[in-house]
Amino acid sequence: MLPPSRRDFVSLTVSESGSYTNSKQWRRQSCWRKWKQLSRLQRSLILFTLMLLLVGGITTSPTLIGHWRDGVVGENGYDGKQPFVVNLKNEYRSIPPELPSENRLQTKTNASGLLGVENHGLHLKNADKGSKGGKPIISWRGAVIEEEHASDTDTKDTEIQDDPASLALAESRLEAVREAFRHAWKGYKNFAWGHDELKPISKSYGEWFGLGLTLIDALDTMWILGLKEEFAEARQWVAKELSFDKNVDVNLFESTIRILGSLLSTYHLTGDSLFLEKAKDIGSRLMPAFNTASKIPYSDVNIGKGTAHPPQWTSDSSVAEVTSIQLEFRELSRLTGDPKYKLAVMEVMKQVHKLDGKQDGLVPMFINTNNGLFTHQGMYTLGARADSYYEYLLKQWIQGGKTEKEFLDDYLQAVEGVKKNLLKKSTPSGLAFVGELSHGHFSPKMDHLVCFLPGTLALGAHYGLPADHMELAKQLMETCYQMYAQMEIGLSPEIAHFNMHEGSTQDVDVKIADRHNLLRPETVESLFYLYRFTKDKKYQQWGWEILQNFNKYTRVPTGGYTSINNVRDPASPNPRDKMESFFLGETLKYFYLLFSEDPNLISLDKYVFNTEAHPLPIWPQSE
Ligand code: DMJ
Repeated sequence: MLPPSRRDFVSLTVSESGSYTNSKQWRRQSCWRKWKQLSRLQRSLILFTLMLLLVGGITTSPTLIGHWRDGVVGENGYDGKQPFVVNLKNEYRSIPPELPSENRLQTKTNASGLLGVENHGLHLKNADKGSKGGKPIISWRGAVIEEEHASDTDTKDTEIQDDPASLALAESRLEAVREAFRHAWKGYKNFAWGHDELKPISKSYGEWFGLGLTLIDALDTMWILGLKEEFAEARQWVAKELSFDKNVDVNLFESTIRILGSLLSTYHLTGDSLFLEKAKDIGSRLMPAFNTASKIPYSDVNIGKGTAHPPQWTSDSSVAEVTSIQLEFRELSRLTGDPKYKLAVMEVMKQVHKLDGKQDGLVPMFINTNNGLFTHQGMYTLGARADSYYEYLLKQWIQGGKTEKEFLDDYLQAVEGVKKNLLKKSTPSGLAFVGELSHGHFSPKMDHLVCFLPGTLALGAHYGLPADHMELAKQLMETCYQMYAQMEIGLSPEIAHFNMHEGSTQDVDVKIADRHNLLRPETVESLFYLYRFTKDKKYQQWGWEILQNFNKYTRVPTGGYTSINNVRDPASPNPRDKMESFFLGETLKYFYLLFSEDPNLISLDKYVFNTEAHPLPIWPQSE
């Protein structure tokens, strides 16, 4: 403390630069004197401590570490930026991948080798909104996102709802989804552990491929929901028990979207190489499917023997199946640096792109593996056997950084084809729906599967496609919701028929054979996209009603959820005794994302979901 007279002097002269400089010089000289008075040992100790602090600061700085790592990789001839890419002309360069990191959790390996999960929970603060005011953007797992990499569109178009009431409501709904998952997992764990599907009523299991399908399909859902214990036990099963060296026939499409897709996604979210190794293993075992005369793959592969074949009754494959494996195999090539996966699936797309037999961009449902031509021509649907062809046109364009124009052209043409040929309105309410065309005859039949379309249209609009795609998305979203709301138990049938004749009193009819509900995800999936892009709370509310109805009519008290036979009879929905793997892989994941207020929880500017809800990274623009 200075004496009063000195204090007065300083306060009078501090604004004058000369005095300020003098005072700085004075402090420097005084420090230097003190330094000289120290013993040699004291000086060495201080210097050593300063060095320690400096080194510690450098090694904990993510930016500096990033530069350092890039530098080291660069010495080996790889700049760490450019992933492997094959363009449509099949030119390729082999460059190792760059992984997005902001959706990874903080992980650590514990003594048993299991991956621990830290830092769970929603991190929503005012600071989350952006760093314009000097505050960092904090991701859902607490990671700081640099401003230039933050999702501009998401935060612009979709404000984070951070008022206390919204957050409390969101948290209670998110917890309801986690609770539903735990309940489903309890049944799977107790009665079907390591098997493909839970049969919750008979407390047993069903096998399809014999590969633990539900467990694998659910891996990234557990990660996203923050279910540490469940994820750790599942990872242990993958590490210790999962083997693809089995004499089994698997369906190429189903095992690609559910197994390969989930392993790739879980690898990206966790950074755990176990999942990449498993992805490579199953990916290479699926490749014999492409050994056909036409290069259009067979539907079935024996992953142990390395042989492939079509179904017994036909040499056709379904169009959706051969054109909805591309996101996964393209990503596998990027990660491995081996072009063979991408080349195989791109060959299919090239052929389908050029084929005759389309109507205004709409494709028939079957393609022959011998001659590579469409079969059963003249039938067009956005439902089973064609649905995800349209979804993957848009999503491949997005995955590849919007450079592959053929995909965009085909997608835009197909949307016009839907509007021209398949889009109609019901009576009495005027619901827009997408029917089917059979040799020029229109049928007002719409599979629940078609309810992926509002979400896909909205995603395209988010990426700059015409605004009327978003308008159509909203109309079809309303229709898909009504397919639930107009049923007696508030859950959609597998197939709806829409009334178009004057005087009808209800929009939706359901045939007896179509009254089942398989716990499918498509409507919840689209609600997620629509909410993410519009922030209209009604979409969350609709999803909440649907979740409650799943709980009311499909939840089995001893664990698990079951598909049901009759959505029109609340007294007797009649369980089918099967929990499909996509209930955990997709439906519950999309519920969770729908109720989350955090646009960075799997940002749609960084990830593209495969058709089984497994997020894969969007490739950097430079590819
Ligand atoms: C899932 O396996 C995928 O979403 C696929 O694209 C369609 N069928 C089921 C879900 O309904």
